[in-house]
Amino acid sequence: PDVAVIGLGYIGLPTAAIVARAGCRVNGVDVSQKVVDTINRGEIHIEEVDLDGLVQGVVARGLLTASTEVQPADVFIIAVPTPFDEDHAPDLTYVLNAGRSIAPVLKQGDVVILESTSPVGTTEQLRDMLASERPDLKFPGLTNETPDVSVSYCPERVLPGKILEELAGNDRSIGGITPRCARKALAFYKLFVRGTCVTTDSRSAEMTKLVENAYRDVNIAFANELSIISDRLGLDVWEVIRLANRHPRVNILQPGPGVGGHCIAVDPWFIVHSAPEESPLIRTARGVNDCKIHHVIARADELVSANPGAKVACLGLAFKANIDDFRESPARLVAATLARRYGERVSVVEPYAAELPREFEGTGAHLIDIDTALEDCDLLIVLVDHDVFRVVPLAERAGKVVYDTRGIWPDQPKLGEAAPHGLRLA
Ligand code: SAJ
Repeated sequence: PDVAVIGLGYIGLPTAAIVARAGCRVNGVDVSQKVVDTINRGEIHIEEVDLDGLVQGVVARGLLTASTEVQPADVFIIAVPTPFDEDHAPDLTYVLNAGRSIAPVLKQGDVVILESTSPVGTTEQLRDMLASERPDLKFPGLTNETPDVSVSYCPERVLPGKILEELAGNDRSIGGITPRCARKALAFYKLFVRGTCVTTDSRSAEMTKLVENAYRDVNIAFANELSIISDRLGLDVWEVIRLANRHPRVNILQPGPGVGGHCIAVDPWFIVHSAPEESPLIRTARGVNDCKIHHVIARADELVSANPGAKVACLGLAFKANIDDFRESPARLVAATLARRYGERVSVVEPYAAELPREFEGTGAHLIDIDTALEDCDLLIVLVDHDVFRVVPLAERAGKVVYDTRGIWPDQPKLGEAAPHGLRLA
């Protein structure tokens, strides 16, 4: 089939490229002319393992083209953002605009698939919108007649840093507005997915996606709450979790400086918004994870202010280990807050960044490498568990005060055990 992918971001572009590699002719559509031009040159505007070579190859073979206008196709995949507003209400503008852009070119037999994370009922809303734009076509679930166009919800569940591997390898939920729609979408995903594709209805598939990320958020909140309790009781949370996880039915996740990224800290709100009275646990977990950021800022602040002369290195800005994505990152918020308060005493080590983000401008803080930090800085605040930090041997950090929010250095003498060089420990 000819495929149109609407939205060429972190999900849309890798999907377009993989579908093209499977032999389909793909037209990627994006509102940004710059993004379209970049892709048509065989280049990419986002960082993802192996994506550059793949895009270059499929563009060179003429299988992937990009444009700002939707052209007729047999399968339409919508992969645009679904942000939320100040009240945590989901904003479906991009999804509905994408639907509006495909409506004029829809024809009998076409398959429409929404992949964007969406609150329950969005796929039906999209169908209603398409039906009102195209009264000449029959849409599923509105009458008993065989529809002209099928509409389904098929969420992605790929991990940044492993997108290409997981796009093909993961199992997928395929949620049709009707079973017939699901079968149509299934036939398409079979072209490039090795994992098992399980069909269901669109509302269950929408909820499934939200539930997966809420599950992770709640579990990370448990770990983060344990870390705050352990601070209060003077315990090493990492040791406690390691021991508890030896129980055959216990598997606690890792505490950190809070939850970042564009999914886990967002999607739970879609559930809370749709059933506020029934979701106290999910809402509280979000609160716990947000509070953890402020707990880390307060502890780091205490440590820095207790040591007026000490040079401070914040290790990491990314929202998680071994990626170069700094959006919605707790590490970045902690480092920027310290930079604003303590200026040039603060340095940042981020091997994945060429320069510091804009909010560091004028603070006096600068970007240094890990070797300089280990030579020059007295106080190390670990914010991201990048492998390059994890492998620093104890000998190179023995004399330092360390606040390790990720538990990467279990052999580090604990805060409070010994104060090196007369530094004061919080
Ligand atoms: N984190 C912890 N402790 C942990 C695990 C993670 O603090 O034990 C933090 C990370 O440091 C990061 C945040 O949580 O700040 C999120 O990282 P992540 O690796 O859990 O997830 P994402 O946001 O990269 O991707 C998630 C994935 N969802 C699940 O694992 C259920 C991915 O499969 C989804 O496709 C993606 O969200 C998405 O797009 O929805």
